[in-house]
Amino acid sequence: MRLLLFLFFLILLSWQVVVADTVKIEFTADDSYSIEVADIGVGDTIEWLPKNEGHNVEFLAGPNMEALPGKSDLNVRYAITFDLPGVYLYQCTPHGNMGMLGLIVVGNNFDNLGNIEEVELSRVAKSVLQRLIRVAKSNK
Ligand SMILES: [Cu+2]
Repeated sequence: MRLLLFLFFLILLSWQVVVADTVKIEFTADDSYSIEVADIGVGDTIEWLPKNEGHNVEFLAGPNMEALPGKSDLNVRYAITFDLPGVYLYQCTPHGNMGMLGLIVVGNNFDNLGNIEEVELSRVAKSVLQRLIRVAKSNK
């Protein structure tokens, strides 16, 4: 019985390793992210690829405001694994005011959406954010 239980957990563990996904998002030539709204599972990874120069990733809000993922340097590959469910908002530091934003929804959890909507943004970025939120909700 113990052995069976052990085998069961082993299978469960390896299954989780297999299903953890990596989503690739590129910096594009028109100052945007190739995927603006990413719906991922808990434990999935997002990898940003510097396919176009002059961009980065800077987190503005997330489910744990005390421990947001760090800001990346310009023109580098960047990867983060998301273990905490919720909505994350990030921008490109040089182009955030122009609306170069991205939204990540981890585990289909919208509990902190209120915090996301309260982030101070330029007028253009604010309207981009509203559009991204609409897209995220329609993916629910
Ligand atoms: Cu940029």
